[in-house]
Amino acid sequence: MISTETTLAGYHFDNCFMNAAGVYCYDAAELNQVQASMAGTFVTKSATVMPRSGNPEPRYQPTRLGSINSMGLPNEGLPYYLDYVSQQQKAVPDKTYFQSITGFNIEEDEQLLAQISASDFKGVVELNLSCPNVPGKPQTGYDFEMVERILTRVFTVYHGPLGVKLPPYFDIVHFDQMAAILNQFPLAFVNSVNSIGNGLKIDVATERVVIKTKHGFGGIGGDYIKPTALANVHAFYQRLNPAIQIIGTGGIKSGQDAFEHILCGASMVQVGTALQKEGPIIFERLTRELQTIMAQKGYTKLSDFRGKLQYLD
Ligand code: ERO
Repeated sequence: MISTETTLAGYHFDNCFMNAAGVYCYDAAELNQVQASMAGTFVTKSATVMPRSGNPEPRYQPTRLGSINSMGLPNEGLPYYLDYVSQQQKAVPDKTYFQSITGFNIEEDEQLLAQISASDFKGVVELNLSCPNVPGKPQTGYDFEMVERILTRVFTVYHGPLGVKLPPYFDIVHFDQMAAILNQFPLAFVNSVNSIGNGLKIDVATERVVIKTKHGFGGIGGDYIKPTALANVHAFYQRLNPAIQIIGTGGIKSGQDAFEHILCGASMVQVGTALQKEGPIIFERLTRELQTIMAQKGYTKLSDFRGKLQYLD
C-alpha cells in the first residue's frame, strides 16, 4: 500500500496535494470542485478585509511554459470564506482547511486575524506575504524588517496554527537572513514559492503585452519557476527549525515534480498553473504518478524520502 498522506501543523491529510491559493478557490463553486477532487484539502483565495474586484482584464494568460497573472487580489472578503469553511467543517468534520489572508498593512493583518479568532474556524491560516500584483504595494516578503514586525504582531494576537506564503528568494544571503527571522516565531509552516513577480510576456504578432495592468508586468508561474521553487523549498528546509514545516509550490504538473519538491523537504505540495489548465481532475493523475515513482523506488510513505536530497560531495 503506497500512501501520499501527510501531516502538517499537527493535522492529518489523506493526500499531500492541494490547490495553490488563487487557483480554483475564488468562491464556493470553485472550492466545491477542489473539495470533491482527490486533493487532500483546499486553501481559499487570499482574503482581504473588504471584498475586491481585482485588476482589469485580461489578467491571466497561460503561456507555453506556464502562466502570467496580474489578478490584483480579487476576492469575496474574509467573512465569505470563513462562512464557507465553517460549512465544510460541519459537513466533513474530519478534514482540515486552509484560510489564506493578506492585509495591506499590519493593522489589517491584525483585523483579519481577530475576525478568524472570533469565528469557529479550526483550520490553518496561510498569511500571504508575497502578492506581486497590487499597483503601489510592494511584496512584503522582500522587506525583511517589515516581515519581522508583522510576525511579531501576528503571534501576539493570534494563537492558532499559522504559516506564511513567501516570494521566491534568489540569493543565499537572503535565505540566511529570512530563515533567521522566521526561526524566531512559532510558525507552523513556510510555503515557498509564490509566483516570480513582474515578468513580462509578449505577443509577437501584435507586438503587445498580454496583461492589462502595470503595462503587462505580472507574476510568473509554471515550468519557468520549478528550479527556483525547489531551491527555496530546500534552502528553507536546511535552515528552519524542524518544527516549521515546508509547503512546496511552483511548477508542479506531474508526479515527478511533486516527488522533487518532497525530496527537497516539502510536507505538502500545492498546484497552481497546472490546476488552472487541467482542472481539479489533475489531482488524480498527480497522485497516481507520484505513487508510481514511489513504487519504483520501494517507498511506501512520504517520510521515506522527504528531505533526503543527495549532494555530490
Ligand atoms: O494577483 C493576485 O491576486 C496574486 N497573484 C499571484 O501570483 N500571487 C498572489 O499572491 C496574488 C495575490 C495575493
